[in-house]
Amino acid sequence: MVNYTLAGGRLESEQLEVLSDTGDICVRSPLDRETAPYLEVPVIATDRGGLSTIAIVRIQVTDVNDNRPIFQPRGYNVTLRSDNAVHGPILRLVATDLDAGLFGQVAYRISSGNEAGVFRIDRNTGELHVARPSLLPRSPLHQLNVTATDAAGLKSAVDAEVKVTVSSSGHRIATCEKPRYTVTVKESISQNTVVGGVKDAATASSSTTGTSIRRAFMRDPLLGRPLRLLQRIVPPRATTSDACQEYYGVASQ
Ligand SMILES: [Ca+2]
Ligand SMILES: [Ca+2]
Repeated sequence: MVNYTLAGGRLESEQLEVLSDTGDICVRSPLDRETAPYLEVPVIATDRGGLSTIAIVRIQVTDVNDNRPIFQPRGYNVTLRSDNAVHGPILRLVATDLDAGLFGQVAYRISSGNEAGVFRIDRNTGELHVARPSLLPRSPLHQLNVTATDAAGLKSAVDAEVKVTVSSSGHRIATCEKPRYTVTVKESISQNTVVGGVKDAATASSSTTGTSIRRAFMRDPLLGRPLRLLQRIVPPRATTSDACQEYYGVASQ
């Protein structure tokens, strides 16, 4: 008669159990590949005389499509001039899906608000383009919903909302110097630390002190106030000044 016992850590003990008389290993609680892609547990076999041996059992958890794409951020705002030609993407939507492979591969689609075909979205990159610029001035505000779908057909539970405001000529629009900024910060960074800079293009071109993000400024392009990190999170890829503001609060000065 041999007795089997599990000698794993807390996670393994919570998720697995070994039947003491047979050595069969059973699952006790739901597994999640996205949290723990594998479990490795030592199993001790002890005979009646007290002699024992140990074997390591590795449980590899394979993926199922149990995550929907999630937009982050969910809301996007951009302002375009009615009298200016639009070249390239006007913003980039970002949705992430925690699953692996095709289960985590996201495609983008405009689900509503684009009846006249004014806009088009790159299904792979999420970049939004103006497809018919001549129709842009027909409305001062275009509101679109965008859906993200993984390659197995699971859709985002909540659409992204895009507001495109069309401004008349003569009204200066704040525009980020670059459409996209990447800021790397340590997770241990304290609150209210300046972590990077976003700059209005007009301000940048007239500046004599340089415009690099290395200046460690984070300026609100509309108000010119520095932005500081108010939450201990690393923002995902920000695409517009509005997106930036979802993750950076405007610090009062
Ligand atoms: Ca998925
Ligand atoms: Ca999964």
